[in-house]
Amino acid sequence: MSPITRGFRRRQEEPPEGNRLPPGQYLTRDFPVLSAGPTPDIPLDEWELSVTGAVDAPRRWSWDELQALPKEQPTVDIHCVTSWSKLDTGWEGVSVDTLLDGLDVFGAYVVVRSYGGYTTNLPLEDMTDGKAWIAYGYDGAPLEPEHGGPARLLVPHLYFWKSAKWVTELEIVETDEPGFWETLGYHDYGDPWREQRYWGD
Ligand SMILES: Nc1nc2c(c(=O)[nH]1)N[C@H]1C(S)=C(S)[C@@H](COP(=O)(O)O)O[C@H]1N2
Ligand SMILES: [Mo]
Repeated sequence: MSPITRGFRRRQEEPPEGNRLPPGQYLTRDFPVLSAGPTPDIPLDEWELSVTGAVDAPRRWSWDELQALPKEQPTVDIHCVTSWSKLDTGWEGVSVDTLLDGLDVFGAYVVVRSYGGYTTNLPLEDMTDGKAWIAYGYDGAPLEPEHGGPARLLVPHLYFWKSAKWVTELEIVETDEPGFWETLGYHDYGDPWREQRYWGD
């Protein structure tokens, strides 16, 4: 019998999600709904998504046009500033890279606008290179209206208020402009791993 204790034993006892939970967060299995206003009712034949602002030519998609774009099925962890996190959430949608493909962009920031008036802001580089999607499916079904259906932004590496529900416009801007929660005291960037919840964090 060897007197040597092997180092890997201790590691195996740690919960597998241990290094996936940002500071100050707890895990939840259900899917809370957080909305600042009522859930808008958007008929699919009126729904549209556009990329506007500092671009060479604005683009717009109808619902059917969005469905025709190549889709992806990201599995990601999400982190709400109210402290819940949910691991391995399964989505379906279109990568923002696909929407911007071939477009000349002259601004480094994005103002995201939703049906109902919600806005949020983020650097363009946080929406490119596989970091953000326009999601219309969740857990194998169409995205529920209360969770942002017909379609929402999904930017899982930032706090979930950046993932605007009922998204309709991505406006490229040259100067960062705070959105709804960012104006009311939430952090401008919102990195859960640096616990950037509020102004000054
Ligand atoms: N249009 C819109 N998008 C929104 C919100 C909102 O109030 N309106 N709330 C944000 C916040 S604070 C969070 S935590 C998530 C919640 O998404 P969920 O309701 O699907 O959990 O949506 C974000 N996107
Ligand atoms: Mo939130």
